[in-house]
Amino acid sequence: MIIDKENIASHNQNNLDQHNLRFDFTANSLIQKGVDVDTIIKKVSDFQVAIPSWALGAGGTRFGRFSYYGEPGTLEQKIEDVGLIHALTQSAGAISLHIPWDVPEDAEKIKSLTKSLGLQFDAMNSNTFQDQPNQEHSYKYGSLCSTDDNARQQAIQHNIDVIKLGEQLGSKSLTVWLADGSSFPGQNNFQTVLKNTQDSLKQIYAELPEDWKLFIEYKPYEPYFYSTVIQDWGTSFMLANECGPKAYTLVDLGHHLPNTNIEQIVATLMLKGKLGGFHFNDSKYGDDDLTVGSIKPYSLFLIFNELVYGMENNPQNPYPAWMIDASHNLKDPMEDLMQSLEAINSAYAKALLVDQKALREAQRNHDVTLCQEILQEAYLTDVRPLLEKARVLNGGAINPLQTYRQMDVRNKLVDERGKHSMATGL
Ligand code: AOS
Ligand code: ZN
Ligand code: ZN
Ligand code: ZN
Repeated sequence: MIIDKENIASHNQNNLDQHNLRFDFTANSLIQKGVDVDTIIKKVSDFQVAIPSWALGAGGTRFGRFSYYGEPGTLEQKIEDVGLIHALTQSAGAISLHIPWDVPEDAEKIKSLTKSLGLQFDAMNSNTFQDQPNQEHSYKYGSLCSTDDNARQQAIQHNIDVIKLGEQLGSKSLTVWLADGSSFPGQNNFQTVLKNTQDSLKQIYAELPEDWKLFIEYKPYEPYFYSTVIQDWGTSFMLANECGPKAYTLVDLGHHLPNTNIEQIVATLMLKGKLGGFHFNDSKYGDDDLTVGSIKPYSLFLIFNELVYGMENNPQNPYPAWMIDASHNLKDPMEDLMQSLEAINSAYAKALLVDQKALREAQRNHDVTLCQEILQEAYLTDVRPLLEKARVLNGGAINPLQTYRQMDVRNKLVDERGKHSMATGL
């Protein structure tokens, strides 16, 4: 293990005076305003975001892929990388596996490695968006939507196999994201592909264990550019309702056309008890999969404001599953993920600072100016010292990114794995 608690604690020593100074100032100012600072720190500590196994290697674009040194080549190494991120941040306590990229050779061994690093298994991700070597029927013209019964049955069976594997590992949910769609008008009969998708999802749902959830992800376009079968939250919501109470919509921040009001979608789904999962990333133009908070941090805050409201007021909605779904084409993936975690925790803490009572009152009085002031007051608070405190209390680093660099983690991984190792998957 490259990082252990003692090592993190000794690095924290150098930052402790600065941290205390900053924390005291922030905490005292908030306490004076009547904020329960301890509760906010506790909530931030409890907030755990899953890292997908495909995020630890360098991503790529359709034009090429530039590898990053010391990438994990095996499932064990991917889990170890998440363990490193979790040790430093204390906020990435889960890993989300992708099948078939991450089929474990020995499920028990993988389970105990994961447990030893303090990690849990988040949702299992099936893959019917590419053909695997030796696969009998192609997904070129669709998978769960396919008009080729053989391809469709094969895709259904794959999802059922993923559930079975997830059961062995102790996962409790399946995320289905489909590339299915068309690139040209007339290519698909919209009603046929939607109906096929619904029938397929119902067959998968029928195999779902009692305590499992099915998350249905939507996306307006890409990889196909004319239509996507599950194009938006409404389609996903409708399919989830058709399947039954264990099926939910999954919101991926990048899966919206520009300027969509995502916070309103979140509120609507939570009111209906159907927001099951969440994929964090940021986007400027489309499904850009950029670092969370790097482009639209205020939108992220507004989304968290609805999530916080929903978690407090919508018992009909289960606690959502959180995951980062970003791609790292230029940066060290682990550094990028730590930046994303910081942005997520920061938006969450700021949303927790919103004075809900005062906001409700201002809304009732139609004091539009005050409503905006209340949101801005929370958004403009520097919550970083609170996040630092949450980490320190759990044995994490005051400054995870700086500690990661000072410990020279990447070079140690290169020594261990070789300079030109290549991650599997996307
Ligand atoms: C694709 O655009 C989606 O965001 C998926 O959630 C994910 O990236 C994919 O399922 C990877 O397996
Ligand atoms: Zn071009
Ligand atoms: Zn996603
Ligand atoms: Zn995506």
